[in-house]
Amino acid sequence: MTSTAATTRPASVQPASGVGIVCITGATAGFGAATARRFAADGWRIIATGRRQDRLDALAAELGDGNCLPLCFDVRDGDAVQAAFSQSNLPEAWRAVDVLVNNAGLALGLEPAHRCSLDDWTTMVDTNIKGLLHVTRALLPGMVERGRGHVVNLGSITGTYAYPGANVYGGTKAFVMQFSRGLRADLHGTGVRVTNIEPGLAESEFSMVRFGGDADRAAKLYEGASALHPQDIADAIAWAVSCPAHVNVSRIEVMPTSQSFGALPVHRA
Ligand code: NDP
Ligand code: 8X3
Repeated sequence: MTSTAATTRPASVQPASGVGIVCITGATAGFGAATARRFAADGWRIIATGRRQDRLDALAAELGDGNCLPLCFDVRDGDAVQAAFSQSNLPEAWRAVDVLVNNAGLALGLEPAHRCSLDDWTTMVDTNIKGLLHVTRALLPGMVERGRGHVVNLGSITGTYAYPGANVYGGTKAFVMQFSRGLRADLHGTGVRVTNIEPGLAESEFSMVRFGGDADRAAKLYEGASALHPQDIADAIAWAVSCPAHVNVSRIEVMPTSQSFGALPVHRA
């Protein structure tokens, strides 16, 4: 006789928070825009952020009045982030953010470390690390106060695996992975969940940005690669958030089937 007791959830299991308010940084393109659309389709209300006001306005118009609050700021500017999320700036109906998707980020260049631009390195650190910290620090206290919430960080496979030219970009994503673990430790017992999403090659504006607007070079990278689509990442985020409240998905590493690990090269004299 087969027992179902061990394979079914007890009736006391709490569902995830259900639909509520999700704040997505970098919602003007790629993963962020796809995540905004996915969550909106699931009934969530969206706080969409980014630097391009025209794209935020277009997204808000698409998602419908009352479903999307566009906030235009640069995550690198700590004061702007604080101001955007201050109680006096946020309309009352938008103050209790349930889920933060820390997605805004970028890679710049693929040069080896001894030839890289120091300015590019600084921009990546300021955006991927400090920007993520600014937004997290602004929204986390409210989640802890309410005894529920979810921080979803966009890491990368480059936080785990090194490849030539990923130097500082990979370093920032390693920070994001370890910071996600640290958050989990600090938030012990608060009911606030933390997930680090670690995608591999995905087709978005990412490579256009990385290659300084060189569309041909960006297109070549994706040619024949069957790379991930932003929708794939949006679906992974939506799944992690929709798990019952007692389930914390700590990390999701997702690569296109076409991508795998490289050899560890040995240079011979
Ligand atoms: P896109 O370039 O398509 O989108 C990046 C988003 O980040 C844009 O909405 C952009 O908005 C926003 N952004 C960048 N800098 C800032 C800033 N200083 N202030 C506010 N917003 C900013 O890239 P993806 O969607 O592909 O990438 C999203 C995240 O996923 C990044 O953190 C990236 O590192 C990570 N990732 C991407 C992978 C890929 O292969 N595509 C793989 C693994 C991780 P705006 O320009 O309007 O400010
Ligand atoms: C970017 C992932 O594989 O393009 O975070 O370097 S990859």
